[in-house]
Amino acid sequence: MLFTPSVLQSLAGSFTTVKVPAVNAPAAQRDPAVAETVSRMLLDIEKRGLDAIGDYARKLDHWDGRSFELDAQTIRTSGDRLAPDLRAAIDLGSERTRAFALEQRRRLVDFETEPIPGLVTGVKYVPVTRVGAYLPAGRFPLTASAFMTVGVAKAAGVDTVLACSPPQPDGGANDAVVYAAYVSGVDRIFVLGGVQALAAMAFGLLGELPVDMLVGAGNAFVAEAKRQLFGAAAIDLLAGPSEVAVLADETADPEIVAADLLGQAEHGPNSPAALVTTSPALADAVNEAIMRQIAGLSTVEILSAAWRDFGSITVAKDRETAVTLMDDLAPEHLEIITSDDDWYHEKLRNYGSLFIGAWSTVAYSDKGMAGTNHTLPTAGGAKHSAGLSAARFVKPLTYQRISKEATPELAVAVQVISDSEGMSAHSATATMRLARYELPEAEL
Ligand code: HSO
Ligand code: ZN
Repeated sequence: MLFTPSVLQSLAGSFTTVKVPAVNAPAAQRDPAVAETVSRMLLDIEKRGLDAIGDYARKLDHWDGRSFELDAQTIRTSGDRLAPDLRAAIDLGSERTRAFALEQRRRLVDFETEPIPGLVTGVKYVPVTRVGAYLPAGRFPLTASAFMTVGVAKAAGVDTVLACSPPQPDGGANDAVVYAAYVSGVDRIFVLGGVQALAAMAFGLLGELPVDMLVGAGNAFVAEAKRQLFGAAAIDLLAGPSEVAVLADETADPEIVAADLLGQAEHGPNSPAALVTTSPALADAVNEAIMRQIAGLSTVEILSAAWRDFGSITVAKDRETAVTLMDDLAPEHLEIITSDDDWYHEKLRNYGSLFIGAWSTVAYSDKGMAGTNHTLPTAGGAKHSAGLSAARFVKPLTYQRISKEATPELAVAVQVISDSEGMSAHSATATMRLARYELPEAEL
């Protein structure tokens, strides 16, 4: 999350920076060395198939040779191996996420319109057939990711959802992740990590046809593999380090603001956290609260590095400036904690997901309890894209039903344009119909 220099220039004098990031985040997560490695792996896997998958799994994930696929019994009993309260929380999150996705799907309504008599055009929403979900289980297992990918795909009507999750030190998958995928309706789960997992799903190496869409977050290699596989399959988005921003005024509680900034900075030493405020006093208080709170958290090392290198605090002279700055950041998660949240809600236009008011914290959505999706655009992607949702798994397919009645208008105009382009075969399709216009309906 970086302000655009031209935006900063145009706002010069309207804001002051209390804390700048020590390190400049790359504008986009694109490391040529990663791209080169991934490209080599994908070519190799395309050529050598499962043999190559096995080689990479052995080398990168210490694969011990057991089947990549988790057997049905292990999947079905995964919940029994969890603490009862964890199991109940997973049930709750998966149900809430499914309910929201179903509601969204229900509102994507097929329609028909008739612009002129005899020309009927329409949209029919059709789910993609096969989806491959990557369920990360690296530094943190991100249990709720299965709700957001597998569960939402299923709610949207996807036939087959495969999931891959990297092996744990014992060679198996993370039970909480497996249970979350199970209750989300997954069809098959494979213990397979990184580039090789995405390639196996995209190239159809897991006993299923190639998937139509790859979804789910992962490290830089996973994101790069998705970028390179895009085209063969659709992708949800290219997730970079998780981000949070808070837009607060003098009414916000600095302890809450600090806690919520740290609540996402925890993802990794390169996770950006930004405060934009109209209150210089709040800026100072949050800065102080962050330093104090970091020391008491178990993830102190990640947090210190993330806040030092990617934390920022900016004081805007008025709320209009605060909105302009925030829209320029286009953060993945945005909290507004002000005396007039509705005004900000109306004005803001770039964010992955918005958390309105002091009671709305990002972690509620992260863990599936809000029901909204946590797979969201990062690195400014919110300027052009929204996060994953039921809508991304269905295609708004168009159709047209044209009758004789509409033919003269359509055919003549198509002839004129086609002839002007020199496309005589196109023109002929219209000419031929015009020539038969006088014939009885049944003759075409
Ligand atoms: N903040 C992450 C999702 C997550 N965080 C899950 C914790 N658990 C991406 O939005
Ligand atoms: Zn998070």
